[in-house]
Amino acid sequence: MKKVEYDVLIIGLGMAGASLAWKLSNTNLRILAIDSKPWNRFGDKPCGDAISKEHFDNLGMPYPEGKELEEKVEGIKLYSPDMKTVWTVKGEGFEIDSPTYIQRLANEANKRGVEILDLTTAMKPIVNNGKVEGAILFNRRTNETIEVRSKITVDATGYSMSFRSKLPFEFPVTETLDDKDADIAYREVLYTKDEIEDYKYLRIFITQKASPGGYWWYFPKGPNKTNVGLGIQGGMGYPSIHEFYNKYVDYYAPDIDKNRLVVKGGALVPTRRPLATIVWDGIAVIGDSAFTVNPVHGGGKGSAMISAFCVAKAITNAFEIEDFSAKGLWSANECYIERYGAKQASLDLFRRFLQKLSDDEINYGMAKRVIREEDLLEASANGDLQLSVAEKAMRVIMALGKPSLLFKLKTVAEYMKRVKELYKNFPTDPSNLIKWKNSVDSVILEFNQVLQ
Ligand code: FDA
Ligand code: PGT
Repeated sequence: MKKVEYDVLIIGLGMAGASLAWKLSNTNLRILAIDSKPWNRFGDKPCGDAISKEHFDNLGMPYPEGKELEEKVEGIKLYSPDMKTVWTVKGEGFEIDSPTYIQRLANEANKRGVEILDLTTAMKPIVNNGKVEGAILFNRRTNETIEVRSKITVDATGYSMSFRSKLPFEFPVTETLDDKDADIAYREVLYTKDEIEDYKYLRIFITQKASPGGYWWYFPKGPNKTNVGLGIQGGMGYPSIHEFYNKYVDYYAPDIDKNRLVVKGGALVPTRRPLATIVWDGIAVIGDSAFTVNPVHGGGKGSAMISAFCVAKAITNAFEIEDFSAKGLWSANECYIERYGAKQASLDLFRRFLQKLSDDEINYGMAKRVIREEDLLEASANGDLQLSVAEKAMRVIMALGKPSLLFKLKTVAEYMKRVKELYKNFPTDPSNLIKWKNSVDSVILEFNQVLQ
């Protein structure tokens, strides 16, 4: 068997792995990055392709340009189930061509010295004395099995979690995904028959009837092309996603030309708080595999980049102090929690509440502004659900028709605050992780019971 040694092995070149390779390519570390797909299909996975511009600014990532940028987004329109209320949330973003953008990151990293193998799969981890020490790979291009020894191995394998799931269960990074903590999502990209009205705005349609526990979206990729799809909650015994798609596509996307289909496909979207720890001895986990997706809107590309940013910094530091253990990499957790993880945890609770609402309640809540655009935006930006005293009193009067909804919302806001507090007290040392994780899990459990 061929044997090689690297400082860092990155498994998976989706948005998470490619961003990490790109970030680390300006260090002098010896890096190998691999993906099971051929080069020209890196980044080719079912996605709505929408990302907020802020992520690129905050993380120093290059803006998509040329073919990579399909449309500049100016905001999102959020439709109530009965379509009577439309909230417009302004904010700059991009509709990207994911494969082209991700391949550009991989190419630039490669030019700066990161070695890349395509058609290469990590078959199993190498574990020694409780530490990850690399992986056994199989390269389909050369039909070779390769033993890679690496100081740090990064799982960026997406929702398949195909590397970390093969580690011994004593590794905290083996945490599994409950079916109900994921949405099954499907999308098609098609040309439209006519020019799309307001094509710089993404459309999100909230409807428990046509997408239980998720939503329908219509994301224009320019004046004549759109990405249309839906998510439904997993583990609920609902009919298949295709049944929902076929039944409602004409309603939510009446202008598509079904004869001009560009691409179609579905995948799983984790909708929960991140892994309790994204690092352990010799290993880091980023992107979907680390559950870094936003639980309420299902967007995971920006937060995959955040996790890559945090892990890149932690890896650089680990090589400076020559400590590749959980302790040496721990700053990755602190960085990720501060930038996105704590917000995700509180939105995990908000998501559980939203998924239990009926269409009637959502219609009512949006029309009467039990929650307002500002509240939703604030919740989405920081994970805080603010209900100020005077407004609360007013809304009690307004909500007399359905006081239970307002009462529930107050309880939800309290629990969201509680879980955020817990994340502020994330342990400074790996030895206290399990105790902390148990306290988070028990808040979630208690909240589930309150919601019943
Ligand atoms: P990703 O899955 O992209 O990459 C993992 C890579 O690892 C793959 O290339 C795979 O081949 C490789 N791999 C896996 N196992 C391997 C192994 N053992 N060896 C070698 N390679 C291996 N997000 C968003 O921000 N905006 C949006 O509009 C949407 N819309 C959307 C719609 C739909 C239908 C879905 C299903 C999802 C979204 N998302 C989204 C979520 C978003 O697509 C997702 O969060 C990111 O693409 C995740 O990127 P990763 O790099 O983590 O995984
Ligand atoms: C309710 C459960 C939902 C589960 C979701 C699963 C669906 C899977 C489908 C996957 C499609 C992915 C679509 C991705 C859209 C990306 C949207 C986006 O970019 O959002 C921006 C940016 O957010 P960010 O967190 O990435 O970045 C923050 C910041 O810029 C970085 O510093 C923000 O836009 C929004 O927040 C809009 C909010 C969308 C909310 C969606 C639905 C919620 C339903 C609300 C109902 C309210 C009714 C209440 C009544 C009481």
